[in-house]
Amino acid sequence: MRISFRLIGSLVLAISVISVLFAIFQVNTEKRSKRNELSRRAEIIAESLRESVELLPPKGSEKRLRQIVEKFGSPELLAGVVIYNKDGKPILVTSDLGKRLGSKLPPVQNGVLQGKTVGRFFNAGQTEWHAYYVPLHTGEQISGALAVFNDATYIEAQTAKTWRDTFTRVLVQVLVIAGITLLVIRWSMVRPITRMAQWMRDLRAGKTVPQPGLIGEDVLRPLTQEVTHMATSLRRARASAQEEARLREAAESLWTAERLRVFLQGTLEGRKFCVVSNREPYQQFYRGSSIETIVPASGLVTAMEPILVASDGTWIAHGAGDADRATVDERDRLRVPPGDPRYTLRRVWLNRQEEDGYYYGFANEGLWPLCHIAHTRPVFRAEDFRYYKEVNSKFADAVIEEVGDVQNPIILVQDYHFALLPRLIKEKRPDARVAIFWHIPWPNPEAFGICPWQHELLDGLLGADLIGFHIESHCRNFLETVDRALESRIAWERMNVTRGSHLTMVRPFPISVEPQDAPDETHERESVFLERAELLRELNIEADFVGIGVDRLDYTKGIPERFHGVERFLERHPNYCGRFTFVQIAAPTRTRINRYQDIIAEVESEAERINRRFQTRRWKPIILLARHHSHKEIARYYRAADVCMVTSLHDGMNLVAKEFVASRVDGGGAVILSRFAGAAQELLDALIVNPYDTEQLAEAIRMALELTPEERRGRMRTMRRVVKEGNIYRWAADLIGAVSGIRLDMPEIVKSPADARTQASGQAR
Ligand code: ADQ
Repeated sequence: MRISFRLIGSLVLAISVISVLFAIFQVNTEKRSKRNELSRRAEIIAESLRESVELLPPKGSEKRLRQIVEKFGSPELLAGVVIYNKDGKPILVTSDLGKRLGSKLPPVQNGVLQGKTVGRFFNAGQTEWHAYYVPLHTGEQISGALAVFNDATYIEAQTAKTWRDTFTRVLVQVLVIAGITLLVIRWSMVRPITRMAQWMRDLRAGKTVPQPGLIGEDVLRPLTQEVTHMATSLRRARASAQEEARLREAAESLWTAERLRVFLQGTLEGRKFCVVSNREPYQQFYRGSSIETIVPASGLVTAMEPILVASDGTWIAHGAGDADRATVDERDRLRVPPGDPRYTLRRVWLNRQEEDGYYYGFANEGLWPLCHIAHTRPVFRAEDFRYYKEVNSKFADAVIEEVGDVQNPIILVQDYHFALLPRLIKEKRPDARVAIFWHIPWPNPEAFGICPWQHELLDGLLGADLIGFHIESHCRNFLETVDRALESRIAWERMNVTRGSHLTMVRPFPISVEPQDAPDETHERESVFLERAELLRELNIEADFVGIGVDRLDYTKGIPERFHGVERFLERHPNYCGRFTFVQIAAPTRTRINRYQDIIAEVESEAERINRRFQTRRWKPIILLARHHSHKEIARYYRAADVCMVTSLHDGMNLVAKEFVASRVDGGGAVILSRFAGAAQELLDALIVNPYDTEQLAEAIRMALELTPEERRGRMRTMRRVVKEGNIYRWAADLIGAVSGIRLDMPEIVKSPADARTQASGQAR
């Protein structure tokens, strides 16, 4: 309460002082103007009296003089008139002036008998008076003086009234402001803080309670954000401690964020760590006059951030946001995450031609279709490859600059945008441990061999100490490609390549997602039911069963094939018409490339065609939501769906399948999964399909919807265990364990990533 009193006290004091100062000013101004007005009136009366008096003959006119004087002496404020002779003696005084003055008549003022007019205020008894003197003339001679006396008490009375009004106003203002302040403090501060304190008490007691909606309170926003972060960290730390305890109890070895952190401390041993990727973890865009930061939806940030934080490392990426330049320092750097800066983001700028040639051209019109066997012909332009080389060396310069003088740095390069980078880095910094992770498939040697620059690409990649793919078959395809195309020695069982004197390990590291747990399954099942009803209402349809697909709108994802599967399913099982709806979330991507415009048009027209065939007033077989969705939005669909369809024609891993499994804390839902996605190697309890086989797809949908509850839960349980154990933290630990364990003097010493991890984590635990 003390703060309320302080606040109200200060407001009252400030208002009172300001009001009093204004009142003093107002009173003085009014008083001055009233006095001037009175003087002016006295002057007018005195002047007109003088004229009348001076016209009378000097002798024998006393009676007339008295009449004139008495006539003027009557107005309300005019108290009386006095006529003095030339010696200054009063010779004529209006009748009751003496009584009203209550004292002797004041003498005529100095100078008046010398021809001056004088006006003055004076006090007599309790009353303030004003007297105005003018000289009287007879011809040229001064024959006496005339004085007009006015009662000036009304001026003081008005001043007193102004003060009284001021005090009343101040009092009312003070009461109103004190009341409003108390209410505002109660509503905007006391209540939210009490609620937040209760929330924190509940959290401390280990209860799972939703965060109270306090974010709207402007003043408290920084505090609520900090407290929310703290609460989240507390919850995570508690969950992780419980998990650790549980694991110790069960002698399991599950990777958590905390375990990764501890592992990294031991493994990195203070070494500098850099990640290079095309996409940056934080992009900034102008939204009106402010700048908005966006975290692109990707598991990579989740996996890489703990490593960068543990090493205070640097993430080097293409600055593609329109406000990116406005937020970096003079060395193109920025500390991130915003609000909790723990590592450095170094932005590399590309001009339009570079972006077109390197990113849209060679990487996405050349390498992407080359590595995905999805029957889209790769386009190879020499001009694009030239930009690809230029941009790779631009990034190499940035890496060398960021690493500086630090010895034995670890550089992790991401993806097919940077095939030439490992060699470029190693040439300048042989002491660096360089790994590249290839997120997309590697095709067989015949398919890869059509690339006119396959030798340069392979040679660039073999500059790395470690090359990672998602699955073993991609590693084998890579080794076979090297075997066919380049002079090198390959140790097939150990999956190593030696080119010249440099050894490169090739290993599978299946990428994954964050695991999710729910403490209370019954509660979850109820909320899933409600969530689905809410979603269907928002989509304005009625359906008993919901299917979900989440993809970038890419021709490798098999979206039209999936729609054909839905169409065939409804043809074969018409009893599902009006009951099964498939929701496709599809984010347009790389839209500057013609093939991507074609796939958007194809997906839209197929959805429309199939809908026209089957839809009713309250139901549609396909709902296409062709825009980017936040992770939170996507998670709602995952939780509400009966089946998730992943029908990629070819996919390195496919995180959507794993995200769906991870999000099903209720144990429900089924997965239809293409056998051409890397995830099919791990999620063996999904319904594995060939996306080109429409009949099989239709049958898989039926099976997914008609699984017995036990079977569905049994399959989901197994898949959840796989995702939980092989989670994103384990992926990061395996990769970093392998690259940091490389001995440059005798690299063969590290046999496998798991060995490396065990060696390194031995120190960490
Ligand atoms: P992608 O080809 O992008 O990744 P995927 O693995 O499925 O494919 O990851 C897509 C990610 O984007 C998921 O996290 C998903 O939730 C999100 N996403 C998809 N559609 C979205 C939408 N409409 N709105 C918002 N987010 C959306 C490449 C390779 C994959 C490999 C990953 C990771 O092609 O084979 O699994 O890298 O290595």
